[in-house]
Amino acid sequence: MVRHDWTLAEAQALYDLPFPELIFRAQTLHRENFPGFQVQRSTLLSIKTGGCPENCKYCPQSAHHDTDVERHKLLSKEVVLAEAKEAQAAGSTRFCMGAAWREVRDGVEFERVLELVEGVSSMGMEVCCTLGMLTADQAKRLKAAGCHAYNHNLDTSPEYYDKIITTRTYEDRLNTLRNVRAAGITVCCGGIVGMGEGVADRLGLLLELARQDPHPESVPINMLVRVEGTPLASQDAVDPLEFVRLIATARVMMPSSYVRLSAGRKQMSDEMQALCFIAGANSVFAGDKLLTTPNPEVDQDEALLQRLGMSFLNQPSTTSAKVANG
Ligand code: SAM
Ligand code: DTB
Ligand code: SF4
Repeated sequence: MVRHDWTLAEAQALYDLPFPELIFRAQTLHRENFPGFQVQRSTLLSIKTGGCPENCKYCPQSAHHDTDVERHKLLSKEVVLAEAKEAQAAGSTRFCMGAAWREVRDGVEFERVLELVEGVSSMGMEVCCTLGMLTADQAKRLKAAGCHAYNHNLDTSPEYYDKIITTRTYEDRLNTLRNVRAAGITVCCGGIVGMGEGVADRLGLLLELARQDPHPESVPINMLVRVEGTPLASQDAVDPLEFVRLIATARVMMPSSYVRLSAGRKQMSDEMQALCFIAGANSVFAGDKLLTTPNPEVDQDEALLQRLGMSFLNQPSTTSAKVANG
């Protein structure tokens, strides 16, 4: 049963279960909702990089931090469509375009983004965008251009939010999420682990996500990529088992959402990723780059899934066919 009224005490009780029990519950719900041992993947492209006016402490693209991210203006249609074609040829069916903007502004640049969305969508790929805050009208125009999903993260609990970002509020983020939902675009919303927050903040984020009705179709759980020059560069590493517990708790609280193992995979062992898949993660970003930081190569991901007898969605591997046929 899909619920929207989880309490912190309930989430904490789940999270604190003996590890095998928590994984068992998550895996049981996972199989009911997503049979087939498959992992969905999408390719990310940063269409406008760096120089962002927001002060998100984790982000290498914020103009408030001195990082060595190479800034670039909005990419041309030719470049973006060529990247999308390459991703499609490599097996990706979903293409996500990200821009280092605080919000979308009406004008020439937004018109160009709408053209990009139309272009990629007419290639037969599912288009996802993450462009910062949106008005209701902008969300409707993105939908009309063929945008399937919009990524807009709440990042952490409402209580911890202003320790990380002060140039916008939690309510601003919720407002954009409402505009996206009202326009009929599917919601991709999650957060980051490893910014100095406590377990209650991580669970507080899950409560906020689960409170939404319907639940976000996609829930990215990022492990902080500690980038030199950002205020969070020297945070402690996340305990892998705590991370797996959070994935499992997300799976139980939002049983029919795609739980996306997002940033930080390059820093995870194969065994940690395997545990995340067992705990209910069923989606990843594919390709050797996220927006500005490295991500595992496609070949590496394919080799890992092969070893696990799993496959990418839309690309059944021989191993998983064998398993499925007994
Ligand atoms: N500017 C838009 C926005 O903030 O919504 C879109 C791009 S922004 C880079 C997308 C998401 O990437 C952020 O919400 C954050 O959750 C995640 N992110 C950014 N930097 C990260 C980092 N160093 N480690 C992990 N996740 C990160
Ligand atoms: C999300 O939650 N993670 C992706 C995607 N949404 C846009 C971005 C991760 C960015 C990690 C840091 C970087 O590469 O710049
Ligand atoms: Fe800008 Fe998005 Fe980075 Fe925040 S997370 S600084 S809004 S690009």
